[in-house]
Amino acid sequence: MSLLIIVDHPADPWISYFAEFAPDLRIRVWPDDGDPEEVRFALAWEPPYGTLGQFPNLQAVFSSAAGVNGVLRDTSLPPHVPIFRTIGHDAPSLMAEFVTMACLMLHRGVPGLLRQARQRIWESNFGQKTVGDVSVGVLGLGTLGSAAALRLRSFGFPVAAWSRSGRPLDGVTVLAGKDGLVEIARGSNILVCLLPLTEETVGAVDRRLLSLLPPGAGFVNVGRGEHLDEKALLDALRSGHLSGAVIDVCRDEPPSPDHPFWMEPLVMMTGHNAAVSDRRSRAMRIAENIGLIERGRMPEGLVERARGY
Ligand code: NDP
Ligand code: OXD
Repeated sequence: MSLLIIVDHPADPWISYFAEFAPDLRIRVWPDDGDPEEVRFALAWEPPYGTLGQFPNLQAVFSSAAGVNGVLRDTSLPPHVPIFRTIGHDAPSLMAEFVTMACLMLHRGVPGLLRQARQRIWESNFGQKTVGDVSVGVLGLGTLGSAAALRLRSFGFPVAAWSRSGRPLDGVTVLAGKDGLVEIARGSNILVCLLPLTEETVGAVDRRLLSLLPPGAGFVNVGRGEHLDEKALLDALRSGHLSGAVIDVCRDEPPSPDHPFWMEPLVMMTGHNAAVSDRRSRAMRIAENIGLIERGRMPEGLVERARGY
């Protein structure tokens, strides 16, 4: 029984963790020239198109990440093969901490303070607010979005969130639908995008949505680069409508050296580091899930392919 690893980074750490947690599993690394019929499981990040369709006995694909858009892009995978996303035990806390940090930095005007410091300006900013006066809107209220929303709440930020179902969450105003999105934007001093990338959510943070944010608002993108109209964000920052942005994800990763975000003083780039979940714990979870499948049981994290997450 083989697990094929299809990732764009060195596979060695994965190999040693699987040796620890699933010693009977034969590990192969793409591209390889082994027998395609032997491959029963795959661990994938962004498989090249056509890869997943080459293994007739594939029983399940595990996304190495929480987001599965990169795996779903390879539509050569037959529809009966389930895809499972992998959330390390530490991911909700890591994301909650990062989003809280980003919101605090925007709330306290850190991009502007850093710009001031580069100009060697030392002066007090009057009119400072406390978190209770700063509303945060979180787009996406799933495993990571809920953790972030609850942590922001416990810090004192009023929080509203947008999801597909509008499922309630204690202490958070939850809205759904197009009108809900507009209402969230109008009321958010800081908007956080923590959506999965799907056909419905691509481009969700467009020029119009950014224009609905109150003057001086901030924006945090920890979802996917394709959620954001990057040019519209730059225009909103340069016109003074927005006061700053934390950009953890980009359309092209890594962005090219001449991407305007790198040099934009009001943009803080964080290199897709919001929640880099411990790889050993992800490998342990995948090994457990393979065990469950072998015993005819269904692991958590099944992706609904039709809805894209
Ligand atoms: P989940 O799949 O648990 O939750 C997704 C949320 O988005 C749900 O609340 C869902 O609504 C909502 N949603 C989906 N489609 C729509 C829609 N059309 N309209 C409104 N709401 C919608 O995802 P996670 O919280 O675990 O993760 C979210 C994303 O974060 C990942 O897909 C990934 O892209 C990104 N990520 C980024 C990382 C980083 O380091 N920057 C690390 C890990 C993940 P409902 O509740 O009704 O289903
Ligand atoms: C992601 C992850 O989906 O890092 O971005 O897990």
